[in-house]
Amino acid sequence: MLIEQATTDPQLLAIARKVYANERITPEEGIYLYDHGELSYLGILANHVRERKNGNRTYFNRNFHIEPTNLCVYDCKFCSYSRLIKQRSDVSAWEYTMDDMFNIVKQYDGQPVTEVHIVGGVLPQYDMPFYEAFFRRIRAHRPDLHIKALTPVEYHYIFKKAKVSYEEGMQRMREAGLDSMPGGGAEIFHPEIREQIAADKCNAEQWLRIHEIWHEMGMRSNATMLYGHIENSFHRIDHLERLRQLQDKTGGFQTFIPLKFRNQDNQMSNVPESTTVEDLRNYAVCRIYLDNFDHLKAYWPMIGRHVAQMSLAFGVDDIDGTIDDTTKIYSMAGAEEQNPALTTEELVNLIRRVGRQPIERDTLYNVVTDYTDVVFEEDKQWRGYFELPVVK
Ligand code: V47
Ligand code: SF4
Repeated sequence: MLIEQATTDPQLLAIARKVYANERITPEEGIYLYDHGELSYLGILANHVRERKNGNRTYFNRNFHIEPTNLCVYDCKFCSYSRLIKQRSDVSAWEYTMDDMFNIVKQYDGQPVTEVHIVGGVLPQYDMPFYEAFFRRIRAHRPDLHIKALTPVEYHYIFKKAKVSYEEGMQRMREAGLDSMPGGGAEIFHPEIREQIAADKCNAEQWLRIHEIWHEMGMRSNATMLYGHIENSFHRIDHLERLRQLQDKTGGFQTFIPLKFRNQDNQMSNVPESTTVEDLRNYAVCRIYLDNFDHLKAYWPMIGRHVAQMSLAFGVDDIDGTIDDTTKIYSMAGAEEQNPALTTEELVNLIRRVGRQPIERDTLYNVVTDYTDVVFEEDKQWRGYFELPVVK
């Protein structure tokens, strides 16, 4: 079908022509897409961008998480995971020692994981010397394991406490073994919303500045947006625009991860969650708007594996990793996946069953294994669709 036949709205058609001509859309056009773009129309455009950038390839990795603590000096209203320090004696609170955390790393000895993702609450004892020593310990034990750790929320706090500049702090983290930064802590940048949901942690400018410094050092990071609560399309586009501008400057972001607000057991439980239709529309607009980001990730523990499959038709080309039930952030917020863990075979099958090519990547998107022509025994019944050889 010609795109001209898919809408009678001249503004949507003008945006589609730009997308097909590989031209950037404006913030006003982004807002228009959010407010007027119907799901299937957005899907056509976003899939076009996805296939232009990544073809049919769909990435995942083999990773595990370490969450040092769920106690936190901050009090983000959407957070179901953290306990304030005054709740230290709560049975659901934990504070790992460095040995506890190192033992988690050692559990993966001999296993083909490529990445450890470290993020959790902010507490005074997890300071700069603590993380420098921990990264060095991981690096010495397992030099090949990519350390993707902490966000500007933690870095802003620990650098301030250590009385070092962002520049010196990030340099020291690099020297200790940090390989990349995950995308958390971004929430919604616009102060109108940020001050209501995450007033006391680093602000938008500080978040963006720490990523900029890291990129200037030649390093890579991710970015997120926590959507589907009290923000509107203007705030979402403001968020995406700030990221697009920084990416124009540095090119250091690898992937963008929209994070759906989950409302269980937090101070915003009265705010209803977004619908699946809105989740898919959001992936699509993000894919269309962020023309200078190579990848768009659906984080399956948060969205659930079935919506993650659907998202692959709405601009997404990455579904994160095996995770091995090592994160609590989303299960505590009410996500479908209460014990998130998928084997490599399950991830491969999940991707292939919606007609995409499964590729295991490392954190920097180097191909580890291309599973395009590999069908596992348990997925034999799907052979008819893809006519692929069976691997025993
Ligand atoms: O910053 C916390 C979010 C983030 C809730 O870089 C919530 O590869 C929804 O950033 N509902 C941390 N979201 C997780 C994160 C992340 C996850 C996966 C991959 C990567 C990556 C990064 O989790 C926080 C916050 O935005 N969050 N509580 C909640 N109730
Ligand atoms: Fe702390 Fe992060 Fe939760 Fe905010 S989102 S309260 S910074 S753990």
